[in-house]
This record gives sequence, C-alpha cells and structure tokens, in this order.
Amino acid sequence: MKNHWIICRILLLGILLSGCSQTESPDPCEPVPSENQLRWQQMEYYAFIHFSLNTYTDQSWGFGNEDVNLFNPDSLDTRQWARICKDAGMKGIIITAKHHCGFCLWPTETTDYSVKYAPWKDGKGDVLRELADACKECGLKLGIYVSPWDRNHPEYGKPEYITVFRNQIKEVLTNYGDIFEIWFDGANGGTGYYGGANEERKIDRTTYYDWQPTYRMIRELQPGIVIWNDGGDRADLRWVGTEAGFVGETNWSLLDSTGEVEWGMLHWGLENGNAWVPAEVNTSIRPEWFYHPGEDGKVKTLPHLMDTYYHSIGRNGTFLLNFPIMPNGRIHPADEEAALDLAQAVKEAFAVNLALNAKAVASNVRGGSRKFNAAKAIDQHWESYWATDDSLTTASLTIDFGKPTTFNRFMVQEFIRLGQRVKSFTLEALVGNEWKEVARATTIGYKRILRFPTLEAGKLRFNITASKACPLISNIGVYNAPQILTPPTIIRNQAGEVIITPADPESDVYYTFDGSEPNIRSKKYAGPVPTDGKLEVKAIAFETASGKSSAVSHETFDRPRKDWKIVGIEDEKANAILDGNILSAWHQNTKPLPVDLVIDLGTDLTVSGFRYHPDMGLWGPGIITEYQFFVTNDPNNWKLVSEGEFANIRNNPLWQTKTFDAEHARYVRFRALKNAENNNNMGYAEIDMITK
Ligand code: FUL
Repeated sequence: MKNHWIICRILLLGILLSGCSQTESPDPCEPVPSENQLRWQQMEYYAFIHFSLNTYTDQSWGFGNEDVNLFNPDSLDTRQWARICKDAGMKGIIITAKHHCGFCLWPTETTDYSVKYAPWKDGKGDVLRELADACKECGLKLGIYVSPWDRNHPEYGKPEYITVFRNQIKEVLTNYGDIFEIWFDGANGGTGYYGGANEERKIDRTTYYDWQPTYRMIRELQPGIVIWNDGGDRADLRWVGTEAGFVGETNWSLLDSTGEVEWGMLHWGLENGNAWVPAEVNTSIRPEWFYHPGEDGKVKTLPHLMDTYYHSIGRNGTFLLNFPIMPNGRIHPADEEAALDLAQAVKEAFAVNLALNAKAVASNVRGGSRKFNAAKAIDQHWESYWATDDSLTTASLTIDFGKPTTFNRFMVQEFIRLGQRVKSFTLEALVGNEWKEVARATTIGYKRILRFPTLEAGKLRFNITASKACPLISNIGVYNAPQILTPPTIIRNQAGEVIITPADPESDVYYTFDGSEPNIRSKKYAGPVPTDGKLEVKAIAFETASGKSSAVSHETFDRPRKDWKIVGIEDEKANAILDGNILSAWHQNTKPLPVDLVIDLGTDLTVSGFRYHPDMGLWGPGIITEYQFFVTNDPNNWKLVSEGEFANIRNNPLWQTKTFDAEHARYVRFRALKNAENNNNMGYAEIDMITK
C-alpha cells in the first residue's frame, strides 16, 4: 500500500513537472540569429545608393583612371535621397563610399583619388558626412559599401594594399556615427589602371584579403553592425546569387560555416546549415546600378517592383533597392515616383488585416498555456507567439472570420529568435461547406507572404505539415490586396513581326507605333503585326472587368533581321540569337578560344554599334565578359571597331550596348575572348546591330 502511494506521488510529480516545462519557452532550435542579425532583419526594406565617377562616364565599372575632375555635382542633395527613402518606407541607406574604380566619396587620408581632390566644393566636400547628417535627421540608418577590388590603387594585389583597405574601413566606421551594415562586393575582373600599371592583377579571393582581423576590427568599431560579403569569408548576411531581385521560394536563413558556397546554397540556404546567414535581395530600380541617361525610360514598373517585394520580404529576405544618382547629385524623378508608387501599393495591399478580429483555434497549444495560445498568432505582436508541445512537428491553426470574407494574401512569421523551424505548410479555405486547398509552400522564417487568386471563405486553415522542431508562429495576417495589372511584353521576331503578350491572358492589349501613349482608343492587338524599318512600340494591358489598365511597356527596335544569316553554322537552333526572345539562347562550345560568331547582314549597312544579350540560364550560361568586334564588306579583310569588357554582366545579365564610329558593313564578327566561367562555352541570347 505504502509503495503504491509513493509510486502515485512520483507519477503526479512527473506529470506536474512535464506540464510545467511545456509552459516554459521552448529551447532554441540552433542555429539562431544574433541580436544584430535580428535587428537587421526587422528593418526589412532599405536603399542602396550608387554614386561615383561612373555617374559621369556612363560606365558600370570604372577602370580606375577616370579623372577626379569629373566629380562636380551641381546640386547634390542627400536630404532629397533621405526624404525619398523615408517616404518610400525604407529604414536605411547603404552608399557606395568606394566602388571598384577606387574613388572615395569621403576625404580619405589613404589615397588622392577622392572628393578631396575633386572640384566639388573646392575639395572640401564629404558625401558621407552629408548623407550621415541627412539620415540622422530623417531617422534612417546608414550603411557603407567599400569595394575590396580597387582598380586605381598602385598597391592593389600586393600585401600593402590590405593595410590601405583596412584604414579606409576604419575611417568610414569611425567618423560617421552608427553604421548598420558594411558591404564588401567580391567582383574582380582582374584588369585595372593600378596607378598607371594598366595590367591584370590576379588575387586569391580565399586568402588575399585576410578577412578575419578585418572583421574583428569592424566589430570593435561598430558593435551593432552586420557584415555582407560575397567575396570571401562567410559574413553575417548572404547574397542570393542574383541581382534580378528574388530569393528562392524555399529560403533557409542557414549556411554551413565552412566549405565552398554554391549558387543553390545562396538561393535557398541550407536546411541543416550550422550557421545563421540570412538572405538580402539586392536589385536596382533600373536595369543597371549606376545612372545611365539611356535608362530613363527603363525604370522598373510597379508590378515588377511589387513582384520583387513578394520575392524578397515575402520570402524571408530583406529588400535592398538601389537608386542610381544622377550627375547633378539627385535621384531622378521617375525613380522617386516608382519608389513612392511601390510604397503606396504595399500600404494598400496590407492596409486591413482581416485576421485581426477573427477567432483563432489551434490543434495544439503548448502545455495548454494561455501564453502560447492561438490568439498570440493574430495579435500582431512579433514577440508573442503560438507554440505547440515539444513533441509535435505538425499542427494546424484555424482562423474563423465569422462571416464570408474576401482575401488573396496570407502573411506568416516565425519567432526566429528561437530558430527557423517550419519546412512546409498548406492553406485551406472553407468555401461554402467545403475545405479547398488554396496554397502549398515550404519555408517561412522571419516572414512569408503568399499570393493566390481572390476567394471568399468563412474560415482559413493553416496547416504546418513538417517542421524541424515544434513550430512557433509569431504573426499571421490575411489581406485583400487590390489587383495590379502587369504591362505586356513586346518583342520583334527575326521576320520583323511585333508580338505583344499580356501577363494576364484575360486582359486586352492596345498599342502605338508612333511614340504616343497608348490607351483604349489606340489599336487593339489581335496577333503578330508585320513591320519594317526602325520602330518604337508602346503598349498597355486593359482589363474590362475592373476597368484597370497597366503601366505602359516601351521598346525601340533597330531594323528587322530578316536577311541576316549566321555564317558557317549548320545548327538551326542558332537562330535563337535572332528571334527577339531573350529567354531563348544558343551556345557554341567546340571551338578553341577566341570564339568567333560571324553574321552576314544580307546587305551593306552603315553600322555604329552592336548589342549583345547573354543567356540568363542558371547553369553554364557562357556569359562573354571580354570581346572584340570587327566589321567588313570583304570577309578577307576585317576591321576592329570595338573591344573591351562587359562590366558586371555575370551578376546582372542584361543587354550590353557598345557603340563605335560609323562603318560600312555587310559582315560582322563578334569575337569572345573570355567568358565568366573561364572556358570555351559561349552563350548568346540575342545579337543586334545599331544602324544609321
Ligand atoms: C556588384 C558590383 O560589381 C556592381 O557594380 C554593383 O555595385 C553591385 C551592387 O554589386 O556585383
């Protein structure tokens, strides 16, 4: 009898203790973010500013020999930058204090290649100081980009440069207040001015910069900072493997602390990585990073930017959006308008959280405790969260709206302070009396937003179908975002036909060929339109049901390429180079370097430039980085008219335009000297000529 009593009391104590432990916070699911990484992630959205000597030379990468006298903005206004960023809902600004050309935007002691030796403000100016002050006034944080590759510095490539580089970092981290992020871009094309040497300098990116002492110095100078580095030792944040503005749908904030990082790891992270290295999605508001007047009509449209928002912040990343500064020192009005339109659209999309006044019921609540109940997932406080018992890795939470409710967006956040856990989830809606699956997705992390067609339902069920440990859900939001129509795409095929495709097949397309703005009284698109000569096309999509129209798409075309022939190539697929579609590409990989592509233009033309679009494929795109271009009327006697590099083409595979003095030509030869992968596989999506 006595023994029974003892056993009963032990059991009771056991039950009480285990019940108790389930009302305690769960153990972390390692690895977890540092406080700096967490603070950074919560910023969500911030700006990049690209401003340097490139701004004055229409280049993407300066060679390092550009004249400092070019730097003389007549109305530089960092307060304009800060105001726009603030109004756009951004939380900070990262500026190219030094880009690859080596020119420093602050009066550094380390080199003469800086604002101190430029005519701007008689050498007394300091762009960093002005930006730091403007950020402070607006309540924005400041971040700094200091390029490790320095195409101006004579010592680059030698050990002495590392001291110079560290001193530069020290200056920018000492004199400008709190810095939230420092950015080290890994780009290195080898060649440069290097104080007049004009040569190629190879470095071993795994050892040359000797990052660890530099990291230690940075953390000492700025204890609250996060370090971004795609070129060397793993830092606090990771690049996502593209500058096009998206991270993987599956996005773990984890990587391995050792070992080579491959593209896939950057894009999706590693489910079982042992280091917290969250993703930052960096992209420009225009195709390129620096200002090019030719891109004034190429500012990204609202649907494009909205997609980037969903593909960055909506996929557990942060969104770093670049503004190229104009030569006068200001942000272009079109860029400002695009950023403010995005802010407005985001505001409208997430204006009303329909989950806020709903009832939430969970399949399991940790220890049955109020502290972790389902209501914590819809209270809009990130620090409070719904949690299940430790033993569970699946669970569901039902949101009861109490009445039929219309929605098309679902937002969910994990309490990542204790690690990223959820591997997959589904959403079901009670439409009438039937549960219907609305969406299926993988990771959540700090924030995940799903888009789906608008539906009306009384209840929404969120099912966690797999998790690394018991799930912890901080926040859920349900929204009904207004629809935004995407501008149609315009191409012209080799035969000269213009083909316009709306993103939404239910919308109609209207277009013009005379440069005027299209509207619903313009020509309605009814299929490919035969055209000839040079052409400017503008088009809009229009949806009758909502009465909404898209922004205008705009393309200009040189002559059609009907009579062109690729010389000496039997492969019919090579015509992908001329089909007008940048998504189709052709490769040649059987010739030794240099690899030539010869085109017969069919007739003697006056040419003054060419355009090359690389393959945008992920695997072995064969992106040409160094080239020569020849023209002739006599294939036995070629004339070299252009040669050089396609700067930053690997990270940002866009149209590359090169111009030269006008020449007569029936034949052109595009010679690839080098590709980004250092082999003989050359990829071409499109080749076009600029003619008179
Ligand atoms: C790169 C650089 O090479 C570009 O010029 C730009 O600064 C971008 C943000 O990072 O890859």
